[in-house]
Amino acid sequence: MTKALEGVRILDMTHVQSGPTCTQLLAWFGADVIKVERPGTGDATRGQLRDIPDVDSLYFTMLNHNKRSVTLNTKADTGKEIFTKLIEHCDVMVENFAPGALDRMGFTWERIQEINPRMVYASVKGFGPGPYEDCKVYENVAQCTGGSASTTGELDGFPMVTGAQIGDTGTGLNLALGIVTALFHRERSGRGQRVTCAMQDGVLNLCRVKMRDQQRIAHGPLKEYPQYPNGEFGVAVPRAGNASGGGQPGWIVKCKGWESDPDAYIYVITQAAAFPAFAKVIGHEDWLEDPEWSTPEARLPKLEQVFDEIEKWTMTKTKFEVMEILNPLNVPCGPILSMKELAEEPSLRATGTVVEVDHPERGKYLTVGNPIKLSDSPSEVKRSPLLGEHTDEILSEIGLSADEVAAAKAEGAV
Ligand code: CAO
Repeated sequence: MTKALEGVRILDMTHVQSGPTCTQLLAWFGADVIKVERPGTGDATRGQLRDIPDVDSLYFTMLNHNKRSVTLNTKADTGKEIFTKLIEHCDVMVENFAPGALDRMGFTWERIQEINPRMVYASVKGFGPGPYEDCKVYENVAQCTGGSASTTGELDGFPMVTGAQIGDTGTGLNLALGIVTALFHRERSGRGQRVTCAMQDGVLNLCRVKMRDQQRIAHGPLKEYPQYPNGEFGVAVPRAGNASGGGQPGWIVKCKGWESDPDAYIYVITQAAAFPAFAKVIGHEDWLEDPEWSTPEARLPKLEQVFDEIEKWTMTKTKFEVMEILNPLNVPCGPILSMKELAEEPSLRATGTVVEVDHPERGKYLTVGNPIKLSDSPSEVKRSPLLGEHTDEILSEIGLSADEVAAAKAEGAV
């Protein structure tokens, strides 16, 4: 079975997280991803957050599966010559260096088009054109500048970042879509094009519903927010704790064992259609006949009381028992699953979402596989490359003789 992107060659100049998540996805779909790394050190994440001395970190291994690694000093003259050959050889170049880094090496977009007019050149930067375009950006900076931190957190607390890597991995996903779209366009136009994704834009896109609410504020209080009806609304969308972002009220409630288990909680949504069955199961059949409680509009100012009553019931059951009872009643709900529970979940192993990988230096470890499933191009997760593991074979593929490779190594270009 051929893979969806078989035959597509990616020149991968990415490092840290945002870029590598993009090229890892493309590699899972079958692209040949050639990761270019600085001789000696490689991607900085190889050495960051190490759990085993002198072994590539999980940070690196979990973001660089199915790739090949070539070491190359792209600032040295011989390195630049080899890099030019790699640009001729590949279909896509991906990078997420600080703004201007590739230009400073001498590889501007204009120069890349001269070398290979079919090249798709894709970049992640922290910001698009504007006052911050030259800034370096990491995940949490993007969360703060993209609207996520301002709208996340306790009602009266400070802004909060989320553990989900929406700035890095989120933008990597956007970039991957931009690349395959540009490749599709190239089929008709014959030309490559520039693909740029800003992390701020990516986070803001994921905060679209909050921009919706920003405009609703002008027309009255946001009635589904916990601030309604007793709290104050300011000029901007407030933080809303665990309130649902949609039109159906939801909240996190305690379950049996919450006193000792930090994850003994469940998210429940009081969707109108399922409310009668939900009310009955928690012992509040009385609400259904009472106009003070029977309609979503009547309950809206009393959501805190609604969830308090729900919690009295959920605290008598484990989160999995609640799930078992509420799901047949069509009540949308989901237990708070810890990383330990997710790592051990058999169904996630069965679908390849959680995968055990063997690595020659670290042994077996768990990773998150491809979240996108294609029926005719399933992903097989292969371990990340050691630094420079494929240097000789890649340089030979682009036409360098063994003597040329030896000479490049001797002068430190490789
Ligand atoms: N050979 C020679 N030089 C190389 C090289 C190679 N193979 N690979 C990289 N370099 C050089 C770069 O050209 C750059 O040199 P100059 O500063 O002289 O131009 C230098 O290495 C360092 O690159 P950098 O500035 O990108 O690295 P940093 O660690 O200082 O910054 C980061 C990291 C992520 C903040 C920055 O790259 C960035 O803002 N990237 C864009 C946004 C992004 O993707 N952020 C997500 C990061 S994941 O949380």
